Amino acid sequence: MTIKIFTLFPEMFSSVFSASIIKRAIDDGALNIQMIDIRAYSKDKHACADDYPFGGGAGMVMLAQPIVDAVLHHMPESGKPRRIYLSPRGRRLDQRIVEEFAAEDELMLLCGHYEGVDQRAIDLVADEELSIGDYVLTGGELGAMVLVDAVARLMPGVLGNEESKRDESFSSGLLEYPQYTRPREFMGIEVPEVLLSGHHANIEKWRRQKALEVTQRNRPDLLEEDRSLRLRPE
Ligand code: 9D3
Repeated sequence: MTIKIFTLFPEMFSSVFSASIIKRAIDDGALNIQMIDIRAYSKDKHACADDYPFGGGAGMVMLAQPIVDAVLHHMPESGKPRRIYLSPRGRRLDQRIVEEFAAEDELMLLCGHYEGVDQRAIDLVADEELSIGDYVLTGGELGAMVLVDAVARLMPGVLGNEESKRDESFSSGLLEYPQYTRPREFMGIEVPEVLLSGHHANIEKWRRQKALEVTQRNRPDLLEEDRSLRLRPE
């Protein structure tokens, strides 16, 4: 999969994309990520890419021209990639949307900064707007990194263990049960006896019970009737 990221701050991405699972996906050829510096498409003599908002108001607005030129210059010869504008007013990202994106051949991600982007750029070169959650960031770059990370771990062969990405939590509709490893006792706290019993049916029952408890405590919304019907058909 190819992901083209349009940003005024390409240097923000280097540490995240050169670490861990994303790096492996890139090295294995499963992911091809390109950062495109919007400023390089400015026609201004000072490479200016933003200006004051018409109508007044706080902050700066990114110019339409460098964004539209950058995106159009990077459109593939064939196919029409989904072009996503990361924005606090977008549809909120969830695992279902991540799985949709993971099935695409190419994505284009537009990152805004400052107070936003001239609406005409959004109208001309974005197909959808996407938020990563209900809090305010300083720009779309962290949103793009979150999206790339979530998509990268779904690429074939990237996680190694194909089972671990069948996300118990989100595909069963429950949060994760507690996990333990060696030693059997740590600072006076014992591993629950049932996990040492080798009795697989009891272990399954215990895990399901713990998953229900943690979901009830942290995310009772996940246990609402319509969700449980949709996500836990058994
Ligand atoms: C005054 C209205 N502000 C919206 C709450 C303006 C504004 C603030 C911050 C516009 C853009 C931003 C920068 N945020 C993003 O670009 C962004 C974002 C976010 O802030 N929250 C969750 N997801 C995302 S994706 C991109």
